[in-house]
Order: sequence, then structure tokens, then C-alpha cells
Amino acid sequence: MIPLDRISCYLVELPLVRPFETSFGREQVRRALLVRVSGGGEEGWGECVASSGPWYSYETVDTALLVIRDFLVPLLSRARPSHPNQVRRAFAPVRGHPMAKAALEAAVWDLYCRLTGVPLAAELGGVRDEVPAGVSVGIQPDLDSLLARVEEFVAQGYRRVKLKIKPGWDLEVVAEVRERFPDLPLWVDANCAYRLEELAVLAELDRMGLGLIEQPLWHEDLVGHARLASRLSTPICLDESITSPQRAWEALEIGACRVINLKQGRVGGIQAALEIQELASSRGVPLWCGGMLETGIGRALNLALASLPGFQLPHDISATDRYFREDIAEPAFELSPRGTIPLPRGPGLGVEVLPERLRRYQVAHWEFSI
Ligand code: NPQ
Ligand code: MG
Repeated sequence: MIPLDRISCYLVELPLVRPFETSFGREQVRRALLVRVSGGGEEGWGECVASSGPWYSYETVDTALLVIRDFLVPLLSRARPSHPNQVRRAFAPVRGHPMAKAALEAAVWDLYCRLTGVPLAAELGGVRDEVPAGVSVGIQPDLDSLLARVEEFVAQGYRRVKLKIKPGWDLEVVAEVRERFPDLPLWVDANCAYRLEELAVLAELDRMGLGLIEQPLWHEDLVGHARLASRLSTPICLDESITSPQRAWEALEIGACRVINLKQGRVGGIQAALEIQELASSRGVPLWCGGMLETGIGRALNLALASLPGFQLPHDISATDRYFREDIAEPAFELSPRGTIPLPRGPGLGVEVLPERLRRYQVAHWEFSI
């Protein structure tokens, strides 16, 4: 049995170095829920990827806290798992709320790995000690600002750039970036902002040498994505639509996407992500790891996942300074001269939460006994 003594949640607010804007909104601060599980003289950390409002998905920091407190902590307490891969089954009675489940499950994985002295990447079967880093560039006030941002990231050595698009911030913008950076691996992400009726715009994007088009249509619209995919030669990659291994299977089965952006938080945790990894590998579907403006805790977890076989494309895992001036955990992640982020080597996530930083950025704190 994994020793589980106490569960704590911390709500932190980390200022972003620059506002981050997508088709669904603009954030200046990363409001994040952190989960700590203590037991056997160690502690494990998990980060909930939900944000302050129900825009990217229906979950928020507050719904996640409620579900963790009232339902997941009691389920975990009764399950008494001997390995973190049993946590997913313990949480199965709760419908939905994948981000809440993932946060608590992640803390148990970290605790387990620290108690056994094994890096999380090794426990999961990672095959790399560094992963290729891409960068996601938000919607900017004007084209010149966008070109300046892209220039800066290219100069830093990121291996590919993903532009956030929406109706009215698409064709001209992408054409301009493509013209200025003809050889740059370039992707776009619409965060659900188009309808199938806007096929004309998407067909234009199809001619711009993009590596993929991420989540062009409504998150529930798998069939629409399959129809669109048959009209485009650029691969469609799904993000918001893939909320579970079941949904991943359905999407691949009907040809709604050829690539999957895998975010463990969005699909219900590490164990669910491993199921999708197996499914994708068996079908030769390339995976890459998406990002949710994670602190060092979530970023370290993403690195461990991205080190697995099947993760073949550059990730939305950037250096810490892409988002934050100062993080709650150390060490900060830096971009190597090869355009990669090296994995930390220590047990578990391989990062340490600094109590003084946690105090500085926390806005609320809860303790649950188990
Ligand atoms: C995506 N992220 O791939 C997401 C979406 C996203 C790095 O492009 C606050 C918290 C704001 C999480 C904005 C990237 C967010 C967020 C966008 C996630 O679609
Ligand atoms: Mg996305």
C-alpha cells in the first residue's frame, strides 16, 4: 500500500511574463490548483490544468477543488492503492472531471516514485533524456508584434512555432509569418473557433505549408472534423475533442484526426494518457505533448510523458521563462542549444517546490485528512 497521510491543496496565482490570448480569451495570470499528497515521510505534487473559467473545458479551479474534496479524496482513501496505476479505476465512479482526477492521481505518482527513488519518466518507460521544444504564440495586438515574437522564439532555438488563430486573425497573419520564415516548422491552433461552413478559410490555410491544423472545429464535433479531414491535405490534430481514451479511439476510428495533442490533464491523468499512447502507437498515429501554462510541477510531468515512445513531434513544452519570471518549483527549465528541454534526473517529478515561493504566490490553502 502507498502510505497516504494527508492531502493539501494550494491555489496559486503566478503572473505571466506577457498576457496569453487565444480564440476563447486572454489571461494575464496563471491561476493554478496544486495538490500535495504526504505519506511515508515524503510528499508528491500534482497540478490541476483547469483554469479560472470554463472556456478551454468545462472544468475550473473551483469545480476541481470541489470534486477533489467531496468525491476523489474519499474514493482514494477507500481504495488504498499499492501502485498509482490503480488510481484511475478508483476514480471511475465519478463521471467526467478529468482534470480534477488527473491532479490527484499525479500527486500519487510523484509520491510513489519519490518513495521508491525512481524518476517518473523511468517508471513510465521513458526512452529519451531530452525532448524537442516548440512554442505556442498567442494572438497579438497587431502583425508587427506577432512577427517580433516569432523572431524572438526562433532566435532562442525553438524547433517549431504554433500560432493561435481565430476568424479575422488567420490567413493574412499565417501568410506573413510563412513568408518571413519560409523554412520554419509552423502549426496553427484555432481552439474550436471555426465552423465547417468556413471551409474556404481552412482550405486556404491548407496551402500554407503547415505541419498541422489543431482543433479547427467545435470540441464536440468529431464527425465535422472527419468531413474536414477528407477535404484537406494538412493533418488535423485534435486537442479539446480528446477528453478520454474512448474519445481518442472514436476520433481515430472515424478519421477525425491524424495526430493527437496529448495532455494528461484533459484525458483524466497519466494512466489514461498511457492508454492513448498505446492506442496511438498501435496505429502509427504521432503524438505530441500539449501545454496548459503549467508551473514547474505540471511542466516536469509533461516532460516525463513526452519522453515515452510514440511522442514524435515537437511539444508545447517551452522553457520556464516563456511564461514565468519566477516559478514555485526549482530547477527552472531551460532550452538547450539543440532546441530541447532536458529531463530532470531526480526521483519523481525531479523538481522541488520551494516553501517560500509557495507562500508568496498562494492565495488559498486547504487540508484534508485521509
Ligand atoms: C492549447 N495551450 O493548446 C492550450 C490552450 C490554453 C499552450 O497553446 C490559461 C490556462 C490559459 C490554460 C490558454 C497552449 C490558457 C490555457 C490556452 C490553455 O490549446
Ligand atoms: Mg490546443
